[in-house]
Amino acid sequence: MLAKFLLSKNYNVIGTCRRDSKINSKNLELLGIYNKVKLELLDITDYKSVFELIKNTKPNEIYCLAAQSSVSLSFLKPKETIDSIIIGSLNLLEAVKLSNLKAKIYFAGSSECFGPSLDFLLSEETPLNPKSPYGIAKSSAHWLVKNYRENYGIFSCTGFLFNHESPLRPKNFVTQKIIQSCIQISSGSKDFLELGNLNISRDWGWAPEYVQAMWMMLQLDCPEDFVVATGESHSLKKFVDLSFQYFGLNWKNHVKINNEFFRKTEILESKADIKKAKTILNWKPQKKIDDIIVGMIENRFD
Ligand code: GDR
Repeated sequence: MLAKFLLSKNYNVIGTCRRDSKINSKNLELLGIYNKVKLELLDITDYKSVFELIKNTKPNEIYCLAAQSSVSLSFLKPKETIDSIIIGSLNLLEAVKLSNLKAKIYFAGSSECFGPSLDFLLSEETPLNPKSPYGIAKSSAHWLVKNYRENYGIFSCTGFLFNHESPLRPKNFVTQKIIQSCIQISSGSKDFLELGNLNISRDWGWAPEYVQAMWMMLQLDCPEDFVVATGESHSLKKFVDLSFQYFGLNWKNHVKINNEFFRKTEILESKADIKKAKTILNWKPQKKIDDIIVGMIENRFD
């Protein structure tokens, strides 16, 4: 989504891809931009290859999204999560520092850094309180981003993005799992969908709008961190209900609860205050939960 957005602004886009990864190029093909993005192989945890890529390509803007991105997988693979997120962002910051490049760096932070909302809204001022190896890694990397900004004057900033969905969402994330199951159930090829805790609430937004906020952050004169969300939080039960309703189905007849999908340290509620992004970036999300469900269904690639 970000590559597509940057191409629409006439950027030359260089994407990176792990040696064993097929997913990145598949998504570029689905978006019809495979031939427009120059792909380079990169192991973000290997400093030498990060430094050489930076030195050889001299980018003006760097969007650091390359890392293990599943919260649930981070409990099973904490080392891979920590390495890819913390070491990966450190390698990038060091490479920019040592190559004296005046690049602007966007770092993909997460609502997972803040932990639960409790009785307050989550904003840039909220103390970090991560509850998963993923959240811990994102929080540490954010502190590196802030430290390199303050210590070395590097333009580096964090976007604390809340859940952002699109038809490209892999099926191991709950929204795509629900949509794909609804399609299978409505066509008669499946009867049940198994989910974890339906009482959690999330702020679900539309990824194509969020990449715009990321870009806007790098157009500022001075680097600042931003919360990027819709400002509305809904229960997973509501997401399930609306998705099944789209297909004329009653979710209660098709959803089973499976303890396997519960997280031990779960964030029950995640509510954002997006005043800063609205005021400073002049960014305003348009799509809300109903539009996101329709958008994922009607724009799906199959
Ligand atoms: P999340 O997304 O962990 O919030 O991270 P995910 O869709 O995996 O989970 C959202 C919530 O749904 C609950 N849940 C289930 N989740 C999955 N995957 N499968 C299930 O069957 C299921 N049942 C209930 C989860 O417990 C959770 O509360 C996403 C990622 O994009 C991160 O990279 C990003 O940083 C955050 O959003 C903001």
